[in-house]
Amino acid sequence: MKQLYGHPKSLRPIPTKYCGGCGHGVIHRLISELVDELAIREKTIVTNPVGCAIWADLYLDFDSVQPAHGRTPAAATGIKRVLPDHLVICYQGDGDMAAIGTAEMIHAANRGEGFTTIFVNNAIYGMTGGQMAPTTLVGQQASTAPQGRDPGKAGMGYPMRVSELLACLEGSRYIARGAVNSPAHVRKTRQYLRKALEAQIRGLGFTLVEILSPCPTNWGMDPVQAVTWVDEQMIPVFPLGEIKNTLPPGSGKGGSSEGVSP
Ligand SMILES: Cc1ncc(C[n+]2csc(CCOP(=O)(O)OP(=O)(O)O)c2C)c(N)n1
Repeated sequence: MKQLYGHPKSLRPIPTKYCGGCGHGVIHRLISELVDELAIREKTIVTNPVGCAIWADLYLDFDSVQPAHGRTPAAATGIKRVLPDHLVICYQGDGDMAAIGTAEMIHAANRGEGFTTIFVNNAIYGMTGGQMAPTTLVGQQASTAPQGRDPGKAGMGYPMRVSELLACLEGSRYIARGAVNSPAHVRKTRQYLRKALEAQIRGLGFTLVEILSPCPTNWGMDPVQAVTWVDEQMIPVFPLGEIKNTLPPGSGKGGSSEGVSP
């Protein structure tokens, strides 16, 4: 009989601390399913961000390290260089990556480091109470922009499209943007993640998947409003799809999209 649903071995069966409607839990599940499918759990290391996903090591049942805020690409660089046969996943929020850690990530991508980054873009600083991030949309309210982000106001600027920035660099091989606000988007995101992880296992270079992720608590919405907001407001600014793919033809067909756990 074909199993259609099960609990991934790599995901600990404990209650989540994440807020209702938060996308981090869905993303943890996708990572766990794929690590199980690729049968590489004993050789997987995650560098956790500072941000809400600082909790990731509670849930993901493989090795992890907790670098300082924004410094996960530096830690992932060192780990991947020393343990090239390991699957190294650099997990970052948008504050972690697109603000305090921008330099780390740009240089890691430019050097073509061989780890995979999962960049969780929820358009705000979640853990610290909803401050404006570089990815905050124009007009979006934040605790530090109560009237909404206004590029005309000194210091506020425009939403930063980090994936497109990194795609300009010759060192990056595969960059895609997915979302976890609907089953269809989750399935597509899973395919991008699988392609990136398989490319890493084959030693093909720097790979990154950005994931648009709801943050109802800091957006001041209920979970249903938040998933709709991703479709209506975020995706027009951060379009979904493969942004760069210079992997050899035929690499990473994306695998199963059914979420079947071994
Ligand atoms: C050096 C340093 N500066 C600032 C902070 C405070 N801080 C903790 S989490 C965070 C922002 C996290 O936002 P993001 O990366 O978007 O992740 P999210 O919580 O939204 O998932 C900040 C500024 C810190 N812990 N360390």
